[in-house]
Amino acid sequence: MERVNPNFCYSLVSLVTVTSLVSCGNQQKKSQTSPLNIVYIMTDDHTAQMMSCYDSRYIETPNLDRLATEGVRFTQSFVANSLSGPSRACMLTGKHSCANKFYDNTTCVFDSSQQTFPKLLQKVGYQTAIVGKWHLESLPSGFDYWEVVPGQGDYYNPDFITQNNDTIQKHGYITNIITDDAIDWMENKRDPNKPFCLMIHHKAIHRNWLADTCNLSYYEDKSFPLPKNFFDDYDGRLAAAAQEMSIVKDMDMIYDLKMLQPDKNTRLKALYEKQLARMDSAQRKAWDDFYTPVINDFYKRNLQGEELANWKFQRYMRDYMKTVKSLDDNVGRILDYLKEKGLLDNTLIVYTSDQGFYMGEHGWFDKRFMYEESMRTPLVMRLPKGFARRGDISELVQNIDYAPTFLELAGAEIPSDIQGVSLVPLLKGESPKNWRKALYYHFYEYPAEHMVKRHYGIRTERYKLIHFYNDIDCWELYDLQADPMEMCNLYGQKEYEVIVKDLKKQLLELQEQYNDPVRLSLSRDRE
Ligand code: SGN
Ligand code: CA
Repeated sequence: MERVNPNFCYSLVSLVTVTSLVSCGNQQKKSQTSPLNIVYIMTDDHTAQMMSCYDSRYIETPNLDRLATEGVRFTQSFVANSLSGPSRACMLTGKHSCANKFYDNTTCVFDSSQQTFPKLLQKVGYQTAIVGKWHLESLPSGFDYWEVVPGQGDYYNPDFITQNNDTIQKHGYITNIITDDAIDWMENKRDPNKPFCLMIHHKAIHRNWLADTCNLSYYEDKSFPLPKNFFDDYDGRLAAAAQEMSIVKDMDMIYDLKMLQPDKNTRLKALYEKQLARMDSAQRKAWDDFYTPVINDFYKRNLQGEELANWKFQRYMRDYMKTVKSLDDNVGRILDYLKEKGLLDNTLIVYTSDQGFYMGEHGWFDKRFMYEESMRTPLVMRLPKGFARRGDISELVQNIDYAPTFLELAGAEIPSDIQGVSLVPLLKGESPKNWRKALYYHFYEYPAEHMVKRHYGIRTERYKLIHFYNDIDCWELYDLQADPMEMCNLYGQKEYEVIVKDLKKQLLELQEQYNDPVRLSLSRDRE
């Protein structure tokens, strides 16, 4: 689609302010217009089902809800490739994986010489920082300050790579530490005369969902009904049947669910013991005090079949929620800090995740698939003064849109090779007529952990068409209105032939627009 025209007046104001800032240094305080700051909070694997502003069935997230209540909630927010590293590359570059070349977590190293939005923000006088998870293999570039965890990072007493390439260990729980680091940078390390972009990228709520000891007792009295499609038989969906991310079959009793057993020796048990070994004696005591009675009770009951499946689901939900609790509390700390410092009026605060996640839907944990729960990602924003938009925004948006949004807000030019579209018109309350009508998705990490086959596809407001390829050649079509849980593959049914033909045409156009060398062939349909 065509890029929505930026509002020239607005951009000009920002640009003038930023330019005068750079050239006038301390005189900035006299300036009438404050340049906008960006605080971009991103968590890992936090799905919209587990945020009360999106879904009231499970957890209360008062601080995240505060962002949505005081700002906007995107109801149709999606990623381009539902996996950590690729998502991060998409948001940094504003381009799909085929253009930024970071396809998967296992084989790629981010080419940090390429254009990213933090680099472009620096050029217009912004100070940029990232703390927390990076997960792109090469070291961060384009940041005035960074401190990141190696790879996935650890929940307890985690290591950090510092800017002079040292590895240091910090004491405490990761979500608190990352937030401390972010506040410390805003308070003590940044140049107060420059606008800033701070990226607070949490390790939480990534597998294996280790809660902070102070939250271990939460949610123990809660239990939840299994999702309606928990015992999905994957009829008509070969790729879904081939995955290895089932709560029943693949979720590990020790590593994922913490039910330590002395006489077992597995790779995942060793991994869990390594995590426990990082704890100090007080942390370990609190951990054992909580888990020992749960473990004893579990092994005494010797649950089987559906009872065991239900037990696993309840423990998964509770561990995940306890990990979200720290996250929500720490987002509250950031909001309180910005309020206390009088920064709320000139700061855009974004909250999102690197992708969605399955909370038992289709019987799964993890992500990767183009199905709704993992293609979606939560996106709420608290807007700076002057942006009157509140409530829900229902246009189709994707994580490639963040980069152009931040650039436009900063008054920087949006380079023509950026594939995302600035969300600024939506934030200003406009409803652009030419807004995109369809999203493109492409997942590559296969063969790999969880065995989700390679696939690409198109999602419109109503339909989703997916092509699983590589060692399989299967198409799936869903009518999201009639079948929001994506249980009934309509591909191949006579009455959908016209719809499929049209979707394939649109899909090919998107592949051409984004210059994806992997293309569907329409030749058979044309015959
Ligand atoms: C780890 C996890 C996987 C997860 C990937 C990718 N296994 O490998 O379950 O899918 O990360 O997640 S674990 O045994 O190490 O916990 S991502 O969010 O970083 O892409
Ligand atoms: Ca993730």
